[in-house]
Amino acid sequence: MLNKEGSALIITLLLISILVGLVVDFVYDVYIDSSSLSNWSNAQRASLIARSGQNLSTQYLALAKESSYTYVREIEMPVPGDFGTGAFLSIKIEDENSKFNINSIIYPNGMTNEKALSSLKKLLEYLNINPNLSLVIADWIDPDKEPRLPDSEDVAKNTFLWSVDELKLIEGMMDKNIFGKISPYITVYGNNQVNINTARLPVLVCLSPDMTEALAKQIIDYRETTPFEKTSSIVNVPGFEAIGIKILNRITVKGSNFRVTAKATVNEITRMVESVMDTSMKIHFWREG
Ligand SMILES: [Ca+2]
Repeated sequence: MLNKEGSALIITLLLISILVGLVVDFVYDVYIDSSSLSNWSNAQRASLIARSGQNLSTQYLALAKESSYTYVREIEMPVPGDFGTGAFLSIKIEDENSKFNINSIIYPNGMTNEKALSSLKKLLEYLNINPNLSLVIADWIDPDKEPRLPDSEDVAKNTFLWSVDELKLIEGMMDKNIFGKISPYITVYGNNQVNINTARLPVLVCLSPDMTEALAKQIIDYRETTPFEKTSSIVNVPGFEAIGIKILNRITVKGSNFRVTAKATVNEITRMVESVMDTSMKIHFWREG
């Protein structure tokens, strides 16, 4: 009997201690769950707000479509508006036509666009990057498997790039410093025409073999007071009477592809939606994170 009672007591104590343990675990789980639930809900709200930021940006793109020329290379702004407590939205819009389209070095039929390839070579040279990389990139994109340099076809993709980031797969471009030097000036989107209202110096320099840094600076000086309203106005820039006509088919005065980055923060949880859209609102790239 005593033994039985003794055992019963031990079992009861054991049960109590197990139950207490369970309750503590349970309370802890509930605490963890509700805080991750609140993070989850903040993240969901931030995602939705960032997506609506993309939506809002299409108004800017519609405006760009209607304009005969655009001269904003990059604009970043907080969006005024009430998105709820602790919620903020900011938008960055970037003219992809201010950059050199790296896919343009290969024609859609697989042939090499020698003019564009020499532009890429010139861009690399100007940025103090090994210009031979232009040949490796050409092999990476072109459909054939004939190497322009030893090993340059070994792991090639043999088709067009979907994103500038893919260049990091190419040996010689993997180096973060090299990629970081060239990435602000290149794109894989657009109509292969550079917007002379928004392109920066390295992109202007690589437009033609005849373009010097001094000439490219003339474009920048000129547009500071007079944005280009049409491409033919390039001949009004001092020094461009002849070369201006030669580059007419490589230039534009308005952006038609834009990178839109919408960043929303809700109670310190941030979500970002990045896209590349053209002015007919076709989406060429979309990334959420
Ligand atoms: Ca190839």
